[in-house]
Amino acid sequence: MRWRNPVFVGLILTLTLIAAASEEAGVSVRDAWVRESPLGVAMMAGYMALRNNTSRSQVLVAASSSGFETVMIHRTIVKDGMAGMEHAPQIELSPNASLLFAPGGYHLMLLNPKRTLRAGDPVVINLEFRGGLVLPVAFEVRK
Ligand SMILES: [Cu+2]
Repeated sequence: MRWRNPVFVGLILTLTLIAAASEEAGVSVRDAWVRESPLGVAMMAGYMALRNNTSRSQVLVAASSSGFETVMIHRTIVKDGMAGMEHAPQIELSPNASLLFAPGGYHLMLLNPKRTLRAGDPVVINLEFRGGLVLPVAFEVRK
């Protein structure tokens, strides 16, 4: 069984520690998930609710993950009736405010997963903020 696998149990422990560390960093993340892609599609999208718990602006400047070859910050836009995506070089989180990454808006564009990710799998994505804060966030793959 999966739960008896020591590697998997170790990963769960790591994710719990990551969750505790995120709370202390001043920016918290809830409901972090990655949409499962059809077999053979090497592109996934990540969503989350970010919250800045500090009285200063926090600027998200990049994201990375050992689970993917490339991670980009994107925003879905509609131009002349056509939906497209644009790269968002940085996203400012206002003091004591929340920002949603959700289908149809901001998302993390995840390219070329290093292993097959199915619903229920965890994957860690690091959020990098201006000033050097790096927040490892545990995302869950969902249908
Ligand atoms: Cu995209």
